[in-house]
Amino acid sequence: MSSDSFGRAEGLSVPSRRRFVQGLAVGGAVATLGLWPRSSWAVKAEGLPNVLSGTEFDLTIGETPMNFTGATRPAITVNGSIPAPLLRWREGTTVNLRVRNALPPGSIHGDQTSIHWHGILLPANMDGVPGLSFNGINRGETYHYRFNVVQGGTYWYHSHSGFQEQAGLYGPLVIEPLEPEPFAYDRDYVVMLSDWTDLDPKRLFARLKKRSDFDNFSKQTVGDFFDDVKQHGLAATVEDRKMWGRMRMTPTDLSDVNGNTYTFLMNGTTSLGNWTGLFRSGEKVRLRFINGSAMTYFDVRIPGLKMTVVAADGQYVRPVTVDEFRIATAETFDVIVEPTGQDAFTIFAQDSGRTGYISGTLAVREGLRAPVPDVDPKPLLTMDDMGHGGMGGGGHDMSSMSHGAMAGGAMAGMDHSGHDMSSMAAGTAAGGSMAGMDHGAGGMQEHPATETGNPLVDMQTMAPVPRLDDPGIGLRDNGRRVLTYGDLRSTFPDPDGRAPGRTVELHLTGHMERFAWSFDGVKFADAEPLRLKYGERMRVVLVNDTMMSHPIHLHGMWSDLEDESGNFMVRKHTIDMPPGTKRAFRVRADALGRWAFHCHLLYHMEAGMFREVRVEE
Ligand SMILES: [Cu+2]
Repeated sequence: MSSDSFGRAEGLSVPSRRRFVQGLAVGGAVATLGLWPRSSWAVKAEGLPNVLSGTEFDLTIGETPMNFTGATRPAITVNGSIPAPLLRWREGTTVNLRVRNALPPGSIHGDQTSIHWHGILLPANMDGVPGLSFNGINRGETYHYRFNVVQGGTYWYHSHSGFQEQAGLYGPLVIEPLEPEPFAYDRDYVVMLSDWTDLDPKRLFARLKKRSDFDNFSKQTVGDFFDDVKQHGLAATVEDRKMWGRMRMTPTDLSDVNGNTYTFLMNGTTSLGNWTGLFRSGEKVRLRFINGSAMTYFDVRIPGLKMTVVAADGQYVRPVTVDEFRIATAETFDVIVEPTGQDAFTIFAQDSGRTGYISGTLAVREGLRAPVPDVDPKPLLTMDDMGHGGMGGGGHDMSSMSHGAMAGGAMAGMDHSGHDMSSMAAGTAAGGSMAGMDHGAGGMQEHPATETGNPLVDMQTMAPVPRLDDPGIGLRDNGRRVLTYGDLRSTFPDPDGRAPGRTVELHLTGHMERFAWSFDGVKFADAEPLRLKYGERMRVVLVNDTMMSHPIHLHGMWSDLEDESGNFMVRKHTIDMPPGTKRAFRVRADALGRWAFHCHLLYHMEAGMFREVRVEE
């Protein structure tokens, strides 16, 4: 990040780059399909070309030329397609999945591969994480996955090797439950969202390491500066700009990689390709949304239709009807819609940074389209978004960030280069927020000692809160009813029932400029495993000390999210952690072995926001 957040006239090349990445091609395999085994039993139309069902599966991982942007690039595929085939399993069966590595010698995607079954309960050696579950699948080898299917719902699967997930190795997974579902529908479609880049993902990662703000060129301009001066005065504006500079960010940084690099896909096609799900007026249509992207949060809506959310991360929730929802990377939401009165509706998914979108259509016949909305205005991050607001007995709302006082106060806790508390308190700027903390209610968030003076940690949150009822940055007060985590309630009580026997707190940490990401300031390579006792019920508290959102995923066991008072709320496999939040979930350590626990943003995981969880007798 630049230490100077204004006066930079970047972005002159944006329009051409933008057009390029939004997708010039419909997308899909350049080579022919059709060599692969198809479904063994009849299924309803899912709107995907490759559907495999039953208990026996042969999956071949290879390289396939793909064209989404006008350029042909070597993607990594399963049975020749992106996404990988939709797998349909049945709860109560045993599945056999023979996964063969047919990557050509010299592939840019490496020599080894793997498949991880995301959100699926299974033995540790079937989980597909090289180095923890098994040794990976080498070129020419086949790994036989075999396990009992003990759950139903919407999930997905993806590679856990290097950057293969970014390059195309992800696919939807639908498990028919044993018990009848608590809702009815006439049609059933998977809507898998993802992000594609023509870049070799290894090079994209190298670019992030070298210049983490590459995709964030919409920095505030000199013009914005003078507007701010007019509105807030010179001193306040300069202070505000200095503050952002010291945090090595600009108020518009919401994602590390975005639509300036990515072409977004729906079921493996670009907006030009217009993935279409057919309906007849009055029918109930189930849409299984899966965020299979590497780095993208999507905000999803279908203008003209209400969506009733009936499942989250594969597990039933009490139905809640909304206009829009944010889906973090790796999450799934099942919704039911009842299209009527129009021949076509647009399924619209814009990225949370407002740099692009992917759209598809629900229509009464192929070839129809409805209007596609504009991408919403780019939201600005505020101090409040980072858990620095609301401390001094209120009054530190969004607007307060434009004032020098708040800016100075909040900075103290973040900057390790000499702006410590004492120097802060001396300044007139200290104002409300410091006073509120020192003498105030509840005290300040404590931080692990490993964060102190750590060059991998560039900030800490001072007053994090669960924020379960917050729709999220860019979705507040937009005139639409937006789903929040607070809306999600499992249809069942806490399946374990025991109070947690102990609590482990972990902080999500990072350094923006270095593109360093970790837990508690310790990268995976240097970290000890987190040890759980077999059978115990424990609580994990997460504190986000960064200015990015992180979708945190524990393998092999459920993450049972708690509400503000510590009550069981909803069962998930991926817990979204917006900036400045502190959220808690319960884990039942009922799966022996070594499991991955990590941020599901691919490049954050690779940079070190990853821990081994070891469940031992
Ligand atoms: Cu992350």
